[in-house]
Amino acid sequence: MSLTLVIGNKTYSSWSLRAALALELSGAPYEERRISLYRADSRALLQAQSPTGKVPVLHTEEGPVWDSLAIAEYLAERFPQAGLWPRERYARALARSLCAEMHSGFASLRSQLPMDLKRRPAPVELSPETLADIARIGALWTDCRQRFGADGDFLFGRPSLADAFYAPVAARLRSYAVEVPVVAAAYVETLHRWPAFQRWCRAALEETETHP
Ligand SMILES: N[C@@H](CCC(=O)N[C@@H](CS)C(=O)NCC(=O)O)C(=O)O
Repeated sequence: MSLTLVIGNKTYSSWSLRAALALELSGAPYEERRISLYRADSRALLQAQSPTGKVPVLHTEEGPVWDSLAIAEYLAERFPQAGLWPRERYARALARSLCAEMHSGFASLRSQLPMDLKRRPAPVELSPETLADIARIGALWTDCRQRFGADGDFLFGRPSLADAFYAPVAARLRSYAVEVPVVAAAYVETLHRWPAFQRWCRAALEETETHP
């Protein structure tokens, strides 16, 4: 087996984090190749590694798989025993809907609160659009926790791809000291206690580059 995940800076690259958490969920061994995204040679390195010039990209024996959502689906299909999606059909459909909504939505949250794992937590004034994104995410999380809370602390009980996709949101809520209702706050805490996410955060703190 040969899997190599090409990622960006752990501090800033939220899409890379999602793919890395998906790989951790799969339990498969893999190598990691990191490209610093904000250097003079970044573009050339990205173009050499990725068909889109973006990360993440997963290099497999079969060829490259790019884009976090496609990587997630590839891993779920390749490692079915790992249960990356919830087992029950409607729960799986819900988890896919949450990931798709994250992947295509929440533009205001993503642009106003970029992921920065080294940021000293401090609030910023949130736009109405960002507040609406946060309210929508809070509602999604609350609904999942109410439906599946009996099975564990993650969105669908045990950790799944949905948690991989929302971990960067939890990081942003912490970094920008955003106050959220109690169920969402508890879920943010759950994600910050997830060993795979903690390992990524620790590695981010060791990165020396700073994006201006
Ligand atoms: N839709 C893509 C987004 C990938 C993306 O925008 N990656 C950023 C890093 S988080 C990137 O490669 N930026 C470098 C660039 O655009 O030059 C995914 O889900 O993987």
